[in-house]
Amino acid sequence: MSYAQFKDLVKEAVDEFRKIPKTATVRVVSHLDCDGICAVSLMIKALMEDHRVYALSIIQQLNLEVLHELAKEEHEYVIFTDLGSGVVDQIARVLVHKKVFVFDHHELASPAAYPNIVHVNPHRVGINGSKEISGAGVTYMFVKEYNPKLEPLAYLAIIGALGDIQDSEGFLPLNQEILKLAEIHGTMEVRKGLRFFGVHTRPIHKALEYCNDPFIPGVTGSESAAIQFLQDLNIPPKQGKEWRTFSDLTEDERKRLALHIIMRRHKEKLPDDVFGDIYVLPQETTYPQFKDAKEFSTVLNACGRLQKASVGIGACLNDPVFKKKAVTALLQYRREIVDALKWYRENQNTFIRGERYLIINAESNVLPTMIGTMASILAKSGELPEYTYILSMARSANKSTKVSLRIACMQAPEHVDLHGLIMRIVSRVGGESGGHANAAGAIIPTEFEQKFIEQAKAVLSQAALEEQIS
Ligand SMILES: [Mn+2]
Repeated sequence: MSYAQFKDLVKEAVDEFRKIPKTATVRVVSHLDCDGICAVSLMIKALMEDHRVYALSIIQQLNLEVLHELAKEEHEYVIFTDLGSGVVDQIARVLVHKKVFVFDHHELASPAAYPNIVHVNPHRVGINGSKEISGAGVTYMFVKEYNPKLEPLAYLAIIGALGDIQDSEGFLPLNQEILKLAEIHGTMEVRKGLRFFGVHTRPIHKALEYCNDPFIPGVTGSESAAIQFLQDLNIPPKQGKEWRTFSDLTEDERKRLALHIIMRRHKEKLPDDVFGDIYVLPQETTYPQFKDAKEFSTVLNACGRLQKASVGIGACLNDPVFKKKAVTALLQYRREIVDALKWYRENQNTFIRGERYLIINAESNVLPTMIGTMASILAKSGELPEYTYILSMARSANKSTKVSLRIACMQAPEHVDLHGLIMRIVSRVGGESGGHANAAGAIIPTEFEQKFIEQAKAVLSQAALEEQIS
């Protein structure tokens, strides 16, 4: 692998980009998740600085249908951020008459170079982009080379990386390099702290209840146990009528809490693995949700899942009105989760249950963008037998059905490959699949739902059987 080669790719893209006439309308397409929103915000910033005109779409999946739509448009220049590499061969063919830029970190459909595509992706030079750098990071490397004034925006690339969970074993060199730049410009600070989610925003007992990494034995997964735990430590969960967050605690209370979390974890491999790097935006003064980079990434994911990507982009561009809307979106997203779980509890009799699988077809009762979140929460809830496959489905507007596959467990075992399984099912029915070993999904034509369910039963029960034997 070669970092120098990666930078050459970036430089080449800058040279090509400068050839775009400033009067041309640039077509921009990005991915509908936190990383995609951060990536496109960086690109928009660069275009705005240039006073260029652009047309924007945020999509869940780039496929032939979208490419054919783009082919029909008059725009001569197309930019893809956080997507494109997986279909680069199709882009070359369908958008053959356009000049295309791809800034991505997903795996390549093909290593080939195409004359109409400027393709910046670390995989092209042997760097594992899926782990090393986000789509926002790749876009950032380009943007800062193109316009050095934008170098301080490094923090957006880190929020994108956090959204894609690239920090789980610490950042790798390219993300580290970007983080360093954010620190130099004072747009991000790394602090050591209790690694749990919702430090500024979640009631402390809720943060403890949902804390599964680090896992707190006897507390994680139970609201009443979390409240009891706090009361035993003499930490009042409420101040007057308001629930307290971790950031409301006194220094003394924080220390006590940390100590007792470690004590609870005395049987775990690394009991004190509760401290870690916290990424803070020191200049942020608007809403607490944007102060912590991880929470910022959750806000952006919420905007994406509620089809309000533009609100997320506005928040990334630091627009106070959009920031307020983004916080509202987060609250709405939490309500959607509650609704989805409520639907799940009330419709148990409609589910298909097998030896070690559960198939939930929500049809139009749950938003297609929420079905994966619902399955993830069930997977971590502890209420299903360990290693049960959870396949959830919900319909989109365009006669397609979104499918998510998860496995019930606190820590997924090594041999599980959910992406492989869903690919097997999809290959028998038709549709598109994506994802990785611990979380995978697919989009299938709604008319194939029944066929898909039949094949899923066969594949999942076989997988369960194979695991028993091995
Ligand atoms: Mn990404």
